[in-house]
Amino acid sequence: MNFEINRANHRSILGIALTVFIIAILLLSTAAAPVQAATTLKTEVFAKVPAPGFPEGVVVSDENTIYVGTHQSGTNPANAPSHVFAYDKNGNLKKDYVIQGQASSAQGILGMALDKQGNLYILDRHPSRIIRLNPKTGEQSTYATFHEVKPCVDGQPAGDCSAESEDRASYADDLVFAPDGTLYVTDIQQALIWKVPNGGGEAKVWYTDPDLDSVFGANGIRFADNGKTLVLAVSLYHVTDPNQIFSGRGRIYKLPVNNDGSPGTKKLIWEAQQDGEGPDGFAIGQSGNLYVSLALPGALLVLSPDGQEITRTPATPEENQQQAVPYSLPANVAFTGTNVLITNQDFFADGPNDKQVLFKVNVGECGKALFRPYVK
Ligand SMILES: [Ca+2]
Ligand SMILES: [Ca+2]
Repeated sequence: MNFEINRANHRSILGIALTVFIIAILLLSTAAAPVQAATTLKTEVFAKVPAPGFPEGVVVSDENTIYVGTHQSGTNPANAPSHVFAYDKNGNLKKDYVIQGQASSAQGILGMALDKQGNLYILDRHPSRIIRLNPKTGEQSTYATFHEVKPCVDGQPAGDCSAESEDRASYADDLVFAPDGTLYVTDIQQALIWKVPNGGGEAKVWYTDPDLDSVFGANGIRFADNGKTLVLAVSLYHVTDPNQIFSGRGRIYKLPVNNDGSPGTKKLIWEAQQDGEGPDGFAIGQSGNLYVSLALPGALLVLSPDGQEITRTPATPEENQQQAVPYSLPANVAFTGTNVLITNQDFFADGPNDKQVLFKVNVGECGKALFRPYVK
């Protein structure tokens, strides 16, 4: 009898312990992930991007206008000016801006940003510059310029030189505004981050580092916080031979901006675990989660603020190929409401095609607001 009672008690104690344990796990998992990404993120086509195709930059204005810029083919650059297409919030194309003053071949524009007045700041390949475009009037002007810098020589004071291992041309790729209107601009080939003061002009080398030395190096850049910590994607770490890009591995760093404006010490927060995994652009949610375009192999990667992988969609390259429109070299990411918009660049295609679209993925949270300072 006593034995039976003890066993019953034992069972109920076990039951209570188990329940407490399950509740504790549930509480812990909720606490550890304040904004859990939806378990199955769904990618939809938001809009098609017409010729010249190859969409890269994407920004969303206060008025819910979505601007998308066209880059170029990595294998067969076209000889046509770049365009900025403006879409409404339903993905209807409502305006088309043709970029002026580009070189006569291999035209392409990349990252874009908006100021308080609603002007667009657009990175141009040739010439290497920032174009300011007033979407209301269509007026365009050159706001800032970049130049080719030489590899730094031992003993030379830091300044106008690069930690690149061989002399490569300027190739500004992405940009972000600080609260005071300073622009930080990645150079994907020259292993550096440029700084452009409020008001524009000739860009200055702000940061150069051998860890950015690659033919496909410093790429997406955003602020993680109130303008003190940059997040920086390096697409393929230490790839100096363009034939080796499919064996390169990407990295993501945090890089503080010191109080005196100088760069602090960077910290690695994410590193690809497989060959050919390379991030391009990204956006940051209110939770601090990073929504990263994996250009290779083609996916939206969701990372926690400290760089732990939460999920990715599609989960595998095989699953990607089963989508109506597969991810193909996706580039930049921008929030609109609780959706992220992703440009599907398809960089290695020969020409404009049906894969070059703007994707939409509901990630269940809003984005961290980008700084849109008043610019002189
Ligand atoms: Ca150079
Ligand atoms: Ca990019």
